[in-house]
Amino acid sequence: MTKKLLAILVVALLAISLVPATGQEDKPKIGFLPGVVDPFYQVMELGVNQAVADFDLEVITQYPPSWNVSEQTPIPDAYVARGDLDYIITAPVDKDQMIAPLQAAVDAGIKVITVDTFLGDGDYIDGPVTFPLSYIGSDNVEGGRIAGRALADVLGGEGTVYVQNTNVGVSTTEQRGEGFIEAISEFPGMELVGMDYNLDDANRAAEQTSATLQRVPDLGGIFGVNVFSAQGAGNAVIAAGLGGTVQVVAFDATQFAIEMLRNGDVTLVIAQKPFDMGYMAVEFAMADWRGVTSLPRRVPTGYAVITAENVDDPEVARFIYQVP
Ligand code: T6T
Repeated sequence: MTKKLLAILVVALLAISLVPATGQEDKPKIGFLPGVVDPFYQVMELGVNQAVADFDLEVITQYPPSWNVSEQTPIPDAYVARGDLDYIITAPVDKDQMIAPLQAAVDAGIKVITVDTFLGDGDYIDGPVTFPLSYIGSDNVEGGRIAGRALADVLGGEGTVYVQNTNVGVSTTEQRGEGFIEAISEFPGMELVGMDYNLDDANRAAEQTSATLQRVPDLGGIFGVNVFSAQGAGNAVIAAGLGGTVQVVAFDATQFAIEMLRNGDVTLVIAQKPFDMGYMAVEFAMADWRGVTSLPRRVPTGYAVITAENVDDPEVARFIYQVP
């Protein structure tokens, strides 16, 4: 065989190998990077996995051991180093400090979608950070307002309230705190007596809440802004024998929060839709991969507000976080 013929043969074989076999499509590979192991992100992972199965994709999932920038940062670095990922779906644990590691992923050719939490100010069109394809998650200011109005309502517009928050710099919980303060400030008789930061630790949340119950003996209500904040606040109220006396609004519909609601220790549970966030983020990655160019840069996913009256309604109960 002449050299020329051999060269033609090699080029032809190479061309054939690049064409997908009939019925097979070149598929994106996804990295999922949640905030921490908790029932909220575990349900989100179920949504991710369902969409991945529906689209016949592959996903790599890694959780940071705790809610912490220094523990989340190495994961996008490792995702870049693998060299085989096309998209990262992530909940950045800090709106400013996670910009650089995720920008590095984008620079390496990986597209980023944020779920639950956002980067910068969350406005990916006109804000300071525009590289993520979209931000899919709750309207957290509104979530805080729902909590504030609920406590004002149950306290008849008059009383002292306290907020159990997680960390400064977390977009979601920060906004829930803001929405809460905005809502109660519409009631002249409502007074905020404090907001503590538990670093996403239920034990610390319980200790801080116990100290507040001692400091403010007539405390009317508490807003626990997420899973561990509400869990710690609820435990402290129960331990003080004040269940049903101090009103607790719990963000995130864990089994534990629902049990406290059923026992009368929690007034209201605000359920987010983490399954939807995870599922939709994979759908967005797939749509982008297939060439869709007009994906919305912000998708608010909504809430279900759960009370003792509606908790058994299947249309409401379906939003309780069910972790296998
Ligand atoms: O409330 C969720 C999530 O929305 C927030 O960003 C962090 O905390 C949770 O994961 C619940 O623990």
